[in-house]
Amino acid sequence: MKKNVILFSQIPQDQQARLAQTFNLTMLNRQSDPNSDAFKQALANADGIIGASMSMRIDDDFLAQTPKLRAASTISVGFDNYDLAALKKHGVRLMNTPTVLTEGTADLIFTLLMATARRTVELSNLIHAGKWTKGITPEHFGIDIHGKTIGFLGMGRIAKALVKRAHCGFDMNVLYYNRSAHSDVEQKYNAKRLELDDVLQQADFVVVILPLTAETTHLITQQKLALMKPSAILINGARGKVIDQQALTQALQNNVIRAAGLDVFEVEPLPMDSPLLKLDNVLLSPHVGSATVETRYAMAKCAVDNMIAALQDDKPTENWVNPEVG
Ligand code: 8YV
Repeated sequence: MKKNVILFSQIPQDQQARLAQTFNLTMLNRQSDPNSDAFKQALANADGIIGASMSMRIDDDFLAQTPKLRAASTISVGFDNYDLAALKKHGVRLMNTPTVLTEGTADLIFTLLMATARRTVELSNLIHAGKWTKGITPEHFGIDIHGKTIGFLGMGRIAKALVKRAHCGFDMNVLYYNRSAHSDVEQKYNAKRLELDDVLQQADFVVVILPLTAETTHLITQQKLALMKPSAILINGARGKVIDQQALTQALQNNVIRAAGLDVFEVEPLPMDSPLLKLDNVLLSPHVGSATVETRYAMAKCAVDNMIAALQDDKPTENWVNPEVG
């Protein structure tokens, strides 16, 4: 008997076809009315859900509507919108798509760092505005990247891919703050593990690249920002809520730090009344860390593999976030 699966994101046709061949597939998306009988019926009959929506909370309230649910496959590495305790209580397996997005996301985060340091977008906008009328003067100068000190908050797969780019490509001195030590990056790239405050005080570039958890929510506060060098640049490629965004906005307004490059925000999409939109010393990016044709295809394929393995073959892949569920 085919199992019932809900797909709540757009994925490449051939991957959707794989799901439709294996399961009774229902498509639900932002336009679907959550109060409609069809929506409620689909949830009530669902054995599996697959998709990527950071705004959808998969918690006790959601799982109360899905009594048959056994597997959730998120098309993302992050799963902060899933309540792991509730998944355990309801016996739902969760799979994610880590490895396939590592290099693509590292490319975007390093792009954000370089474009913020060299003010690439700002200067391109200056030309578009017809303001390139003479040689660029010091008020539009950027700062060097090569040979500087870069500090990572987090040392997971994406951070390690960034360490390689920074050390091998830009002769940067690497520092990191992480719960556990990583001898591989220390030996291979001479990375030094320090306390959070020491990384913030010594780094010219601080890169936030750790998961959002109860411990890391607002890890970066006004006090932490005040520890950074006035010449320093802050990059966030993880989750908006790791940084107190209001404190960051004030730090940028008051030049406590030089600039920031942000791919993630406390509320996404960024509301149009956000004071960040009025600042020149912040580069804004619409959560596109993994948004390349190749990477998003690989993420969708990985998520479909995960769902078939967990729900059809009853043999979850290595991307099983909560094996304690059994
Ligand atoms: C996702 C991401 O595309 O994987 C993650 O954790 O943040 C991105 O790669 C995004 O979560 C989809 O909404």
